[in-house]
Order: sequence, then structure tokens, then C-alpha cells
Amino acid sequence: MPDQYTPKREDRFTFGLWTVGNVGRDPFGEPVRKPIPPERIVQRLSELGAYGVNLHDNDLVPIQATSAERDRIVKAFKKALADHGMQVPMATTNTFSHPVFRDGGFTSNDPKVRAYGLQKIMSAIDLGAELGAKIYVFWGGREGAESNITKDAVTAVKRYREGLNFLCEYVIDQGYDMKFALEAKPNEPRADMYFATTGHYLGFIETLDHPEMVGVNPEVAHESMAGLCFHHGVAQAMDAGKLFHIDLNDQRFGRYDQDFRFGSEDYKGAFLLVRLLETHGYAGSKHFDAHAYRTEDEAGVWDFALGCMRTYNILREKVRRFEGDAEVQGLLKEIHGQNAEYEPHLGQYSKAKAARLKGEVFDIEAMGARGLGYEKVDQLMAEILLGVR
Ligand code: GCO
Ligand code: MN
Ligand code: MN
Repeated sequence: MPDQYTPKREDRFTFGLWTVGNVGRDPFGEPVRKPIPPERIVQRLSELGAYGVNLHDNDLVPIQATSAERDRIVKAFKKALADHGMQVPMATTNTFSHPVFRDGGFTSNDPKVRAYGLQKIMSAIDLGAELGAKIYVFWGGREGAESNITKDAVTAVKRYREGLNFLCEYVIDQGYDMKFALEAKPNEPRADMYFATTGHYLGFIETLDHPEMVGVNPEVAHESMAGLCFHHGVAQAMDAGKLFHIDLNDQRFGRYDQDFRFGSEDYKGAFLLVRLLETHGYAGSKHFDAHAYRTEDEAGVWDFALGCMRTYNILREKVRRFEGDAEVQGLLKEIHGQNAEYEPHLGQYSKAKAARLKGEVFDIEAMGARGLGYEKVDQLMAEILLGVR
């Protein structure tokens, strides 16, 4: 039965073919589900209210396909997209599964591998452009090391930059309307990956030839694996104008990449993330890079997909309730409006301001003795989230 949380196209929810298509293989066990054909994924996600699907080149076209096979597969896929009103807002390249990439694509010590990597990515970018993707994600799954004696880490960064600069020029040369989004992960599958966090990438982007074409694609699980606060990483990317895309999922703290259903673990973190995205006007795809528990069959996969989207919408409704709660708003006003007469002392430097500030007498004992009332507002948030308010 549809209700107010039922996903709609305008919610811009997307899934990767590899996410709902995940067959449940893990290092200890064989697949538990059969691959779902891309056309059925498109149809089922459309029925559930998603906006689009994203893909790696090889989620759709096998790595060794001839160009005739490729064209036939892409044609059938495009027909499914058109039949079911679905978009492909983002595409990416698999530069991690094939043994040739055992030591990375961009950062491999072997220039022949790096050359093949560039060739593969250019073809995948062509595929993405053909399907209408405006965002192109780079997740360097094998760009890292087990032993830092084997690859010079400074050279690795330079090679990554060289590869991205090459591909930015390629996109410009082709006249594609496409931007890049870089996705960080601290480890897995490599012992340590270069650019371990979104913050590493935000610094690196400014060293590229076309920083305006490149942003980030933070993932909940990845920053949590590093023990970091995802919320703060996303906020910094937003402030920099670099939040081009986002990978939503969930994760128990400090574990391997669990890719759980969005909002399945940390309700408070998920609520605050939805509030951040909604109140700061994030307009990109809300992409779920997650997969169903290995306990599930295909029916469970669709329960999982619907669950990701419904939880987002439920949390968005909770955000509305929170923002519309008079007591909460009163407390927030006190918190954010305290000592407002000091605001003019801050901001842009001037000699006069500096002189005035240096002459000001602050009663730091009185200032330091004041409690801030944060317990109360956090509890009100908890009560709204827990459904008793
Ligand atoms: C992972 C990553 C990937 C990427 C995907 C798209 O940990 O496996 O999150 O799922 O997001 O390759 O770039
Ligand atoms: Mn991941
Ligand atoms: Mn991801």
C-alpha cells in the first residue's frame, strides 16, 4: 500500500546494478543468489519508485565482449531504461576485478597496465556518456599497497594525478557534459589504499589541471571504517562545493565494508545525515551503494531496496517534524543566537576591529561557567526519532 514514504522519481534515488545485483559472495562462501539480468533490475527498481541505475562498464558489458556484443547489450539495456522511465545519472569503471589490476590501474608500477587502464576507462566513459551519465565516479579499489617497499607512495599520487588529468582532457575533447567524483576508502581490498578519506581527496583535487571538473563521492561505510565522522566529511565537501555524488549505506563502526541497508544501524547518524543533505539543498542523486544481507533470496533484495528508500523518506519526514517543533526551535534559537552583539566583532579583519577586540574585557570565569543546554535538545531529537514526540 503506497503511503507518504513511498519513493517517487523526484526523490532521485538510485542503485548500482552491482548493489541489487550482488550475489552474496564473500571471502568464506559462494554466491547465494543468481545474477539478476540488468533489464529486470531496471524494471523492478522503476516499479519501486527509484529514479535511476548506475553501473560499472562490466556490470553490463563483459570485459572480453566484442564490439558487436557490446552494441547488442547496450541497445537492449537502453530499451529497458526507456520502457521503464529510468535514468543512468552515474557511471564508473571496474579497474579492480580482473587480475591485470592486481596492483592498481592508475598507480600500477607497470606502464602497460596503466595504459590498458586508461584505454578501459575511456571506453567506459564513452559508455557512460552514451547512457546519459553526467557524473563519473572513480573508486580506486586496487590503488594501494600491502607493502610500501613495492611502490613509491609519492609516485603513486603523481600517477593518479596524471591519469585523472589525461581523462579530464579526454572528456573535454569529446565534448561530454560530465564531471568526476572521487570516492575514498581506507582499506579493502588493499591493505592500505591511497587517498584514504574524503579529506585526502579534497586536498588532492586542487592539484589537478581541471579542479572545477572534479568533486567527491563520499560513502558512509568508508569513513566509518576509518573511525571518522561521516557527517563532518560530507559537510566539508559541501562547503567546498564538491559534493557531486554520495554513496549511502550503513555500517557497524570499525568493521570491514558491510554495505548494509541505508539507516539499518545508526538511526541518529542517518537522521543527521538526511538533515544535512536536505537543509543544505543537496540536489544530486541519493545513491545506495549497499546490498541485501547474504541471508536473502531475490525477494529479500527488493525488500532491501525499498527499505533503503523508505528509510530515507521516513527520516526526511522526521527532519520536517524536528524543524517544525516549537520547543526544539526555541532551544536552537537560544543556542545559535547567544551573545549576538559580538557577531560584528568577528568576520573580515580590519585594524579597527582588531583594536576593539584587544581592548575588550572578557569575564572568562562567567563565560566558562555557563551550561549550554545541549542535553535537552539532543533528547528532544531522540524522542522525535523514537516516535514518541
Ligand atoms: C566498494 C565501493 C564500490 C564503489 C563502486 C563505484 O567498497 O566496493 O564502495 O562499491 O562505490 O565501485 O565506484
Ligand atoms: Mn563501499
Ligand atoms: Mn561506494
